[in-house]
Amino acid sequence: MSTEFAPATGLLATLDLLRVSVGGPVLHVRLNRPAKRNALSDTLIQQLHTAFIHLPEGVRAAVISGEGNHFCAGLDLAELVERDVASGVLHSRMWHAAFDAIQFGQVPVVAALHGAVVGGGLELASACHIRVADHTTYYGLPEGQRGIFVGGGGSARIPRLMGVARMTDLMMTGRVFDAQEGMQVGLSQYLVAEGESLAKALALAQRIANNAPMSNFAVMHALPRIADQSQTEGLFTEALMAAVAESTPEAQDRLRAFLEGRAGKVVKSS
Ligand code: 1HE
Repeated sequence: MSTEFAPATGLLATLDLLRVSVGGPVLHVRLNRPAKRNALSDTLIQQLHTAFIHLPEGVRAAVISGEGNHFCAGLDLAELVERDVASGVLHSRMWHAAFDAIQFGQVPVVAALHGAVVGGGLELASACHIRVADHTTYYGLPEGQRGIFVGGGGSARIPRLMGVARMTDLMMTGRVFDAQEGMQVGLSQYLVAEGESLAKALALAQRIANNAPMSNFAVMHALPRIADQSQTEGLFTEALMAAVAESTPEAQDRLRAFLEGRAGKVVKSS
């Protein structure tokens, strides 16, 4: 069963570097600068930020994909101007704000990857909650070769996926991981056939949208923070989050549905 997607209206329709559509509870945000391989200009970063802080009513999960042959070529190098230290910090903080609105926003976000996922493109992907790659996907951090450093949250997020040593290798040597390697090291959670990542990401987003919002909230907001805490603090945060989630009427309804045989069992996927 495939959901019909319709172009978003209102503010989201005015974002010219994105193509935003809505299908039931799922928002699809497509980076729409294929002539520049979806390079992240300041305007594109601001439009992403705007989209994720103005989700239409009823949206419960989102997908980010890229138009054309590549997910995203990273920072728009044509905009890399000489900045003084203060404006350099503020520029990086603008990226942080946009990607924080994705990672710690209102709804889970699935990235549908293909082709180049490089530099800031990998930083964007790593701000999403689930990454689905197809076999054309490859990952690189060419900042080392360009004489710069990551600035879109990559140093905080990417090592949490694949470790500091692997990120060091990509940045220092220019090594590129193919889709299979990316899957093995934890950059993607799913690897699908060429051209299938968007369909898979949309299907996962549909499933995620069926979860109780409080469960999704807990996974998005509590899980990564607990991972940053000491065990003592983490266990306390977990206990609080569990108590909040369990006390919602939706949790009570869902537990009752299972006990009365009205909810699905946990079975092996076919
Ligand atoms: C760009 C960019 C870009 C393409 N900024 N314009 N990112 C990089 O170092 C990656 C640079 N890009 C590439 O390595 C390649 O373009 C790709 C492998 C992604 C795609 O190759 P291809 O052969 O399909 O396309 P192309 O011919 O290289 O590029 C098509 C056009 O897009 C061309 O412009 P045109 O006007 O000549 O047609 C390219 O100049 C343009 N283009 N990528 C600007 N990135 C917060 S800090 C984050 C730091 C970083 O992200 S550093 C990594 C930057």
